[in-house]
Amino acid sequence: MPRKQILALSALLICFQASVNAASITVDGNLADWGLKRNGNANDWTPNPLLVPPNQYKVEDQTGLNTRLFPGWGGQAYDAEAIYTFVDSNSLYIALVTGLSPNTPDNPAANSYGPGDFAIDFGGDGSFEFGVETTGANKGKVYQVVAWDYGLWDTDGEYNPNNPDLAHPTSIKSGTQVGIGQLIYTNSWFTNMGEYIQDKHYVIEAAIPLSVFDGFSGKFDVHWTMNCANDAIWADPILPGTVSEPTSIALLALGLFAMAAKRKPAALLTA
Ligand SMILES: [Ca+2]
Ligand SMILES: [Ca+2]
Ligand SMILES: [Ca+2]
Ligand SMILES: [Ca+2]
Repeated sequence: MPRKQILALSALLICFQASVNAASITVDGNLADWGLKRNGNANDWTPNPLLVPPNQYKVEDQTGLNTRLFPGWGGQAYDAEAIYTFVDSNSLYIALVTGLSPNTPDNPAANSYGPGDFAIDFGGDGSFEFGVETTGANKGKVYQVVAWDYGLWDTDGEYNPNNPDLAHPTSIKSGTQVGIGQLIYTNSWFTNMGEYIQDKHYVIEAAIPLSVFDGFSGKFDVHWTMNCANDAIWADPILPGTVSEPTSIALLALGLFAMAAKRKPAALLTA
């Protein structure tokens, strides 16, 4: 193939990559890039549909003091309000909005429970294979998880710390680190998101490299709750596993060559 043609094709591919990435997410704790708003309206919670399809997010905004969440109680201070997921060719992106401050201490004696970790279940079979730390020195690290901690509530939603619902893992208990992502849990709260305009919200925004999920593909659950599991929330993105990145680039290159050949057959013959 003539060198000029290779250079032209490379430039075209770089342009294509740039335009794809332009629609992507910046991990900065601001969720405007997800299409979310702070206008004091219920539809502030609705993301950009081109980024997040309806089945890849969940909104459960609650309000009040000591109101029932699910499966436990706690009100706005423990409200898991919304989770959004988005997968591109490189990363899994997660956005979570919660009333739980990242500085909430773990002190069960004082009825205080800190944030849990993201728990990821491939296959939707209730076994959470991966976890992402959301707080502390290991924030953003991804683990293949051997054991989880659990919350205070059983499968009937009754207070039963000795027989917790295993569908709501809280924090990573043990595991092997398989990679590291970017993760921000905002320290300062904001208001005016959704119809309960006085309620305080915090954000966790993360980008996890898909390479950490080597060997796993298909639909999976991304789950989050706090260490009491008073309010759990999850979404179900899909990780394509059959078409690898080099293959799609190769197919794209073939397609571009075909187009170029149709438009300018002479150009391909001259150097
Ligand atoms: Ca952002
Ligand atoms: Ca909720
Ligand atoms: Ca709320
Ligand atoms: Ca699983």
